[in-house]
Amino acid sequence: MKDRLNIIGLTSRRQFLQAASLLSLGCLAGGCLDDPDTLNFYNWSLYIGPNTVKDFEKASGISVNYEECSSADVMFAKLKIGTEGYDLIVTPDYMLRRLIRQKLVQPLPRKVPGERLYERLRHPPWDPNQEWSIPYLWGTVGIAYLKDRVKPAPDSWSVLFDGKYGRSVTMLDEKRDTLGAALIALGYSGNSVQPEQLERAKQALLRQKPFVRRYTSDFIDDLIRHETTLALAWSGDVHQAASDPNVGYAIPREGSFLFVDNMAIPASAPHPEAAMKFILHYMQPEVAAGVTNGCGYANPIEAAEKLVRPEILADPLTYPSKETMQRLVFQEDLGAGEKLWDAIWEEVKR
Ligand code: N2P
Repeated sequence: MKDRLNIIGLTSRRQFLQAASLLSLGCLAGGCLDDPDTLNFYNWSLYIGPNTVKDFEKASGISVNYEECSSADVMFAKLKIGTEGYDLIVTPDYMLRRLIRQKLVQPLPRKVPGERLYERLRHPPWDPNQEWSIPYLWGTVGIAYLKDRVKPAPDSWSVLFDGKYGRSVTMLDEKRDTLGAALIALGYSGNSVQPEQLERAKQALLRQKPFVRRYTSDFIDDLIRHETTLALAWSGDVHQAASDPNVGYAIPREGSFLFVDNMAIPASAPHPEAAMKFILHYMQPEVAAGVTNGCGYANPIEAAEKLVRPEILADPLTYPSKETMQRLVFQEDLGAGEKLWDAIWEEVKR
């Protein structure tokens, strides 16, 4: 069992059960495989505009089954164990490479108007010619904090590890971000696959455990309720919590991650044409801007910029400064190193 879990990138029996139960709850059970006017869309939570799905349904006549996910490993596992039914997924940059390699996604059925993307997103290393995907949204990993308690404002990852605020820290339930942040805090690359560096990062996370309330990717409710003082966080989610003026966000001086999540069509998609229609629909500036205005993550469509609300455009949470951008790196495909990351993550979470 253990080996099988490792092969599919699941780090624990718990995650496997989670994926398996989601499988039975998914579209298979809903009987939505046959209708050609259906789109089964599997997206991250808090990652869409309030009207995006409704407007697409109205414009296309396609009805959308929308399912949310908050873990890249669970998303990967569901495709790997053969969950059929998803037409469109939103996948992290580093994971797209693995999905392509393992033939779990299919090439886009038609060419996309790539010239609508910002120049710097037109030829990303994970899919240089938009053959498999188009970027959906991008954001950063940083520290969310309660301004009235955390003083001075954090500027180093060490604040998550030093225990100064007691057991009131949440860490993302995502190994790439949490183990990655621990590596960067120690002065290593956040993509390291060197066993001795990973061992030190593991020890740091184990030492941190008494201060961790929970590992969760749904951290904003805890912040708004002030149950969490400090959270390893994703920028746009924090934007959604920032209606509370006491919630702040910082990108530590040691550097952090920039992520680009991408729309792609699973190899087993029953309705690739409907997925393609959604992709083309999304690439219209007003649609992409509506998503950014709704969720606080930046979109890849250049002409959407003038339709993004000015306060979001000016907010470094969504659009970091040039200076901050220089401290950010992409998460890379770990290749054979993934196994060690999985083993360490399992040990940390145990
Ligand atoms: C939004 C999730 C951000 C995705 N809730 C991180 N890749």
